[in-house]
Amino acid sequence: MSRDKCNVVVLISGSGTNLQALIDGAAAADADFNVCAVISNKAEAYGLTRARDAGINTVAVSHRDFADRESFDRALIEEIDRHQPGLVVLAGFMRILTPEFVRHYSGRLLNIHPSLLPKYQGLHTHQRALDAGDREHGATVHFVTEELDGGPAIIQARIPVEPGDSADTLAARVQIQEHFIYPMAVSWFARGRLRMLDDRVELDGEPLPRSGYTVTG
Ligand code: NHR
Ligand code: GAR
Repeated sequence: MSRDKCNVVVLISGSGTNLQALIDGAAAADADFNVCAVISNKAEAYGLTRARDAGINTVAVSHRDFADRESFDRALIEEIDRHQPGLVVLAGFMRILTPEFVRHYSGRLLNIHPSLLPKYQGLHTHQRALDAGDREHGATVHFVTEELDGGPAIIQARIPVEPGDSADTLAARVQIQEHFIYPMAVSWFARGRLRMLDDRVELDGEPLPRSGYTVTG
């Protein structure tokens, strides 16, 4: 029954392919989570159309309508908490969140970042991996803390960088992995298998390595 499922609110800014992977995961017969609302800071984000097509509540809260980050984040909290979610998920959400926001959802706020954290925190990760001549790249699901892209890792997917890769070809292969590991992490959380300790994550009561659970693509 859906009332027994973990209610998840997803925050997006763009195309929402990770959102789609979560919607598809939630549609599986044995799913233990439910996407109850999708919030975007951009009204034109295609992910809002994906959510509407799936019959999910959507709302756009533009950061441009607020004087500062604090008031934007308070408006976000108000919209999110209407749904009393067990988990809040950032899926290509592009606004840095205030310490107040992060504390409000501490231990129940996840992000997916397109790099092998702690490498390449911030933006333009695929180009930075290419410029550095890295032989491996990937994506990391982590708990969000006040430190940007610095929270403890849950799952990391690693893929080889191929000769001739551009930032776009690399991003496309990383995203295939993202769509696999994000629903997996959300499902672990929904089943009560994940816990954020100070700077580490426990899965089934056992500490994970610093880089999280590793998947190779
Ligand atoms: N907030 C906190 N406090 N901690 C994290 O770990 C966060 C976060 C908010 C978003 C996602 C993150 C990523 O995975 C994320 C993690 C946006 C920026 C950024 O510089 C950086 C990292 C991430 C998301 N945003 C600009 C800003 O001024 C705006 C850029 C834009 O609009 O295109 O907020 O990479
Ligand atoms: C994803 O690759 C995600 O890892 C990345 O943006 C893409 C969003 O795609 N996130 C960030 O860069 C966060 N700063 P999507 O909208 O299709 O899920």
